[in-house]
Amino acid sequence: MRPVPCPLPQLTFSVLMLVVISCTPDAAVEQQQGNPQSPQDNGETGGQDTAQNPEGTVRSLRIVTELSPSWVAWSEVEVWGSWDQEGGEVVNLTGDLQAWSSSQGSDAPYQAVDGNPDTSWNSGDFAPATLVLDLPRPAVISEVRLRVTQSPAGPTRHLLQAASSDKNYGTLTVFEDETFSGEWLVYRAPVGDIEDCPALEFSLIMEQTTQPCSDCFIWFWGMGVPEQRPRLEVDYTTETGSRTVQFQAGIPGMDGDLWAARILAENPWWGPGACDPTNEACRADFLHHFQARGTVDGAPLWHGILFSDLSVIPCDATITRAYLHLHINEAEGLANSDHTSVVAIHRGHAWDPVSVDGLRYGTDPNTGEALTWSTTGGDFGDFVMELQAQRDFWDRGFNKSNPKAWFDLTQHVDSLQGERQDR
Ligand SMILES: [Ca+2]
Repeated sequence: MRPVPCPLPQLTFSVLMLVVISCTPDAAVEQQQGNPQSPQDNGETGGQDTAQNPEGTVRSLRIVTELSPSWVAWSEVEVWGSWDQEGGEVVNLTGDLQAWSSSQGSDAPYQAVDGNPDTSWNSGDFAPATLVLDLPRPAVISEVRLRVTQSPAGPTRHLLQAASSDKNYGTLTVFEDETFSGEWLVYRAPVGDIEDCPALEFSLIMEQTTQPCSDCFIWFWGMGVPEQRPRLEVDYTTETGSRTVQFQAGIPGMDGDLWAARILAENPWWGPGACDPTNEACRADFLHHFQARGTVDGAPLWHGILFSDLSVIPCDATITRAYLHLHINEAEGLANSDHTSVVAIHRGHAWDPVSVDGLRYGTDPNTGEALTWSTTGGDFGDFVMELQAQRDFWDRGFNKSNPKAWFDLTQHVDSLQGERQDR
């Protein structure tokens, strides 16, 4: 298929940067040094149907993209594992990878493994396209993380495959979902009895329960700085020692995503799922806000939702600390005169950052009856904690001038882990 430029719908500058990464209209005329194709692998799609033996060693990984709404690209691929016969310590193998691809535009394959999320390999064409990652010696793979680069968001299908030096590929997993730029797709190799271990899902929903004025409300936003998005930090111990894991959406090096969104819990029920699929700026306006607001003086009713899959924490782990870091909106996240606002945080349910919207919480404006919920999301589960303007913010020195607030959720995450172990 002849490469064509991607469309550029109304986009903000930051979104435009992502488009530049994934769509390079002049790619076809760029020349790259070196052979873009592996001598052993000419980028053919397909491969063996047999799954990779998790005990086996790997010399090559292959990512075969069969479906994508834009040119195929990856901004980062991280590979974690242990070198064969070197003691079994899990290390980041990414820096030792040599990358090849079925095709390339102006952005060469090595840019998918250079540790820089701002650079990408771009195939310069639509699917199918293949990225091959060769290891210098055999390793046991424990985790592969793929950072999505595409515009627009939409349905994708990627096969993650592995082979020993015989290049006889087996498929480790298939990623098939609605995906969008900045999202991480994560494969974790099965270990021991992990299949018997349920997922550990962290999901919260927040509402404003006491609101002294229409502009008095507590809400959190990273101010457009990705590192200031909600972040959950968890310490745990197992028989082999203690470890800290962190969850934050779209940030390299994290152990998983922590998604935040605000949803308008009244007509017209806005949320990320209400956006046109090609309009990433629209979705970004809902994502990463953890915002609640009541309806005083006709103000819009917002609910904030958070979700993260914490299953990377081992089933036998004991949770020793869990801090939720939330950045107060520096313009209006807590009015200086507001010492009485209260937001209540409850358990929610897993939700999808692409499709979630407020309909989940709505009633028909004419009949008052509960609407059929249009997305998977969460209604209000058990009460978890209350955040009070005076006690939890002012008394601890957190306000718009000192916005890096954090809250202790150790008890809650410990409860989740306990329920997981009892199941
Ligand atoms: Ca890169």
